[in-house]
Amino acid sequence: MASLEIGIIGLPNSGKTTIFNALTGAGATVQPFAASEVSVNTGIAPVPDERLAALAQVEGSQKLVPPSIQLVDVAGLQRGAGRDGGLSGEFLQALRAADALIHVVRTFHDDTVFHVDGRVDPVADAEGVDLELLFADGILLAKRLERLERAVKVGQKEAKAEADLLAELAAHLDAGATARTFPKRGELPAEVVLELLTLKPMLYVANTSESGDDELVAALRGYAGDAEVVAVAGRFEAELAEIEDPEERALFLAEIGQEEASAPRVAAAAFRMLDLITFFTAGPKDVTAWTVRRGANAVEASGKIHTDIARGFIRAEVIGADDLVRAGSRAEATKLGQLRVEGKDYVVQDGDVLNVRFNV
Ligand SMILES: Nc1nc2c(ncn2[C@@H]2O[C@H](COP(=O)(O)OP(=O)(O)OP(=O)(O)O)[C@@H](O)[C@H]2O)c(=O)[nH]1
Ligand SMILES: [Mg+2]
Repeated sequence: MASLEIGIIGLPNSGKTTIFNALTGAGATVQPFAASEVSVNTGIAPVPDERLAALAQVEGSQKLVPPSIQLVDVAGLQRGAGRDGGLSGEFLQALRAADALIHVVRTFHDDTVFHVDGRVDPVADAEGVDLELLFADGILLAKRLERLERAVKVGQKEAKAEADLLAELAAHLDAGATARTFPKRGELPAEVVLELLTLKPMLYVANTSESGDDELVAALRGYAGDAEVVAVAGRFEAELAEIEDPEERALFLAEIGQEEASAPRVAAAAFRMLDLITFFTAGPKDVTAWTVRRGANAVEASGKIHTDIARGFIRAEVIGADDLVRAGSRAEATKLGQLRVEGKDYVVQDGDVLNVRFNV
């Protein structure tokens, strides 16, 4: 499994690159004006996991390696761009390659930052961008349907079932609903699943002023319905991401009355959206969090650590992180009978600490 990617979308100047920087600490250049060309920043955002520090304490580990997600920051989406032939190919390609989307919506007030409509209205902005995604999916479906209908005409009967299904989905999208809510989404062919933008899991980030913009955030939550909304004072947290000293960070946060940064909550929410699980390897040198899809077996998980370990896999010693932390040491956990020996087919569980035995 290639590493999973999350695309950041939103209107020009909504603060996508700023949020990207707050999440990754990458310090990418932010543009003061709407940029028209497609430029892409990619970076890694750590995902907070409190089991990491607890395990490090048990094992006396020197280094902590948290789980992470890969972010792709694309240029701003122009309203109307999804119609007439569609969003630019490069832009769509960047979005379609993403496994999930973070939709950045501006709630911050700042007269020096240009807004395409000259006002701050997060619900209208979010709706506008969501509509573009719907249009893009509509165009995709129309093209595919055309091909399928031609195939049906020349007698390819097997095309009929897919054409019917896609026509049903097209009607669903026309009514303004996303592919995520299409009751038969489980039956869609893989190529279509990969390309549909409104099928991707999505969460909203309200990019707020330092005051928090509570009313506007509440309005956005109302619009978002079941989708998660995380509020982040983007510019503030992008600056915060560059401060390493913990005391200095705490002082900086206290200035806006916050105890901790909000950006990590975005990373955590995005991680949950992808339905991934975390397992650990832990020793005196380091404790490392690894990411696999839910349902992965012990061999697949070993392959995350090293392909040689997967190839030479013999067995894995497994203990849940919480059990290990509670027991206080591996020796104690062994005495309690909590350390299990598992084979190749073992389905790895979230929080497992693995010690893989392998042939070289
Ligand atoms: N006051 C304030 N300004 C912000 C905030 N977030 C971003 N900005 C400013 O808004 C402008 C645009 O921010 P970017 O992060 O470049 O926005 P973007 O969505 O990446 O823009 P494009 O890539 O051009 O689509 C910059 O001048 C930022 O400093 C914020 O939370 N508060
Ligand atoms: Mg940008």
